[in-house]
Amino acid sequence: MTLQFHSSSPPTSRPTGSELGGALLGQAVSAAASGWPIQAICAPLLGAERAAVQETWRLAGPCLHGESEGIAWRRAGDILFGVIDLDEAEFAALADRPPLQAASEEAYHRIFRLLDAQKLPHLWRIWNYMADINAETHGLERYRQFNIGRQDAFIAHHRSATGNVPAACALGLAGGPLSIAFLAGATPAVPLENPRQVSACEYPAEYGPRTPLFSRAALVHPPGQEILFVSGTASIVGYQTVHPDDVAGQCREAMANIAAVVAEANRAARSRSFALDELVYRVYVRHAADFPVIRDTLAPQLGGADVLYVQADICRADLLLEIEAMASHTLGLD
Ligand code: 3EB
Repeated sequence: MTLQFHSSSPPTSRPTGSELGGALLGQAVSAAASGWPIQAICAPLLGAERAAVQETWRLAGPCLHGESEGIAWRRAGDILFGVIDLDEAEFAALADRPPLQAASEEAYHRIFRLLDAQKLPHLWRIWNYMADINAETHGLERYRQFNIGRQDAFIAHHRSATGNVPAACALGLAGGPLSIAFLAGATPAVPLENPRQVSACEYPAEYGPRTPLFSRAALVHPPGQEILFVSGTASIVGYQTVHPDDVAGQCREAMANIAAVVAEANRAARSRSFALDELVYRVYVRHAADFPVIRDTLAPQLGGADVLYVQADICRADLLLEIEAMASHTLGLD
């Protein structure tokens, strides 16, 4: 009855009963099975054997499913996975706010209303994607517009308290809607911070009028299980980008941050220790031309771990890569 993560390439045609949903990654994917919570991440895969990969969350047992205010969701037991895609153009008429800010706020309002209705209040992990993340419009970088909308929704739902925010990532794609996928449950996530980094919720104002809201990692507990989600992790020490023009340096710093976060996780873990080479990694690469250097620099650090490289924009213009990861342990048995 554990929550399982599966990766398949080429993608399987249509999800089956015990699948909660997941992501479809590749250059020209579309969420093939509409109505299912499948996040289409339209981005080139680097160094992959196939042009597309499907990642799926499975949980044995009957699934409830629905569509709530544009959120496709499926729920098994007390675990819910959902995806919402919003077209910014539909928010263009709101003269008081940039469309991306309005769309972000609205998406999170809808997610929180669904979780309230389902009585599954605890967000475990969020995946955020948007077009042109570093472009400036309305006098503000679009990632910062997103941060305003996200924070306004968290505040409106009394969810902005530090220590109560999920693991997350936020990436830029070449185009497409604002797309947010989320995993939520009945039990609180155990949020983790990184002693090498200032909490993102406390970034100074030079990084935008409102801070991002995410924890550096989270431990979550489906029945009999402990899952570690490491948020998007970059070459940031304190609150500053380090090695701005040195892609190998950014690789090593991001891995040092992941090692620090995993060490924190191991202090809080209820299961055995998490090891760096058992994690499943997704590495976002800003410039495809940097991929060989990134792969070769990370190889000795990742051991034989599973890793998928995806070309995407990182939320600070000086960041050349971002790494996220996860792992699962059975509780009580090992
Ligand atoms: C950073 O550490 C890099 O806005 O949800 C990483 C993970 C980053 C999540 C988010 C942003 C987010 O600030 C960027």
